[in-house]
Amino acid sequence: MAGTLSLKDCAERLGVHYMTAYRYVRLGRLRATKVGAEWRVLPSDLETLLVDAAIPEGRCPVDWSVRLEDRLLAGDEGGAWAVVEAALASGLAPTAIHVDILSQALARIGAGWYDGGVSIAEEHRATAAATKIVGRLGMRFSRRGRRRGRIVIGTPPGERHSLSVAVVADLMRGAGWEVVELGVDLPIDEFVLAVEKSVPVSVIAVSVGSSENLSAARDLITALKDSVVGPVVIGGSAIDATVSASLGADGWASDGRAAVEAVAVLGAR
Ligand code: B12
Repeated sequence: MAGTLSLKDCAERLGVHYMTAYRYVRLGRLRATKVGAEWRVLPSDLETLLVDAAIPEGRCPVDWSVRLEDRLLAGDEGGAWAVVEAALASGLAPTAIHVDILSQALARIGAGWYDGGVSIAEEHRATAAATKIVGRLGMRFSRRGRRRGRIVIGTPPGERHSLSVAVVADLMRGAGWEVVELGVDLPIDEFVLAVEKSVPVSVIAVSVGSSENLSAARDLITALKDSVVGPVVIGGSAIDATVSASLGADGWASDGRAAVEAVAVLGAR
């Protein structure tokens, strides 16, 4: 069937073993059609699994996120990666690792820092270990073939939450976009120039983790709107719907899965 994918292709894109992809088909999680001796999958059905591969409420026998948090706080990079590998082997998609496991573990570590239960050094050590995990998982999101369009992602000046940018960039790559990743803390004129050099751009994504950078985010969005044609989507710990609207963004999303949906809508305009 032209335009369809083999189970081997699906396994590669999901970052799981072939037998795990086969198990998804048997369990009905991945829709597939048997053609002769081979299973064929529509790219849109694979996309659905990639995007929706959240952990079903109450059906996760192991709390991978708590295990990961424990290893991150111990600064145990090897142990943290072993937790991620085990979670992948249990059938979780890389998207779920980022959105449901790693981000949640870091959010609890951040809350611990805020409450005083986690020291600054422990938080930094955990972040260093998390950075290695994001690096190792990155390749699981790279896609071959034609892209849906181009996204430029970065932050306002002053912003240092680079893990958020890296994770969201990976999720967008995984959803089939070409992503120009500008990292963090870029001067506004450099950000605008980079977008202009990347034209045609489907969506510009801005991540803001700290509320102290909201005024710079407003200046960045104003500059982007003055110079570049393209919708701006915004997200990160410092952003909610009200803040997003007050900054002049065209859309916002609360987590990585919603971010992928938001760029699909904005990028299709
Ligand atoms: C790690 C961390 C740091 C590290 C960052 C290192 C690095 N290289 O990334 C360091 C130590 C540098 C740091 C510094 C600070 N941090 Co900090 N940090 C965190 C922590 C623990 C994890 C952040 C992270 O990487 N999460 C993983 C990512 C993937 O998750 P995420 O950011 O939530 O992103 C998800 C969504 O928000 C969304 N998303 C993110 N970006 C985008 C972009 C778009 C376009 C879209 C649509 C969606 C989207 O999708 C992601 C995936 O689901 C958070 C805790 C938390 N709740 O997140 C605090 C947190 C973000 N930090 C906080 C604070 C206050 C600070 C500091 C001001 C502390 C200080 N006094 O110095 C500084 C500010 C630095 C700066 N100028 O930017 C607060 C922010 C509160 C606020 N609203 O302002 C938090 C929430 C901690 C807390 N509970 O109070 N931090």
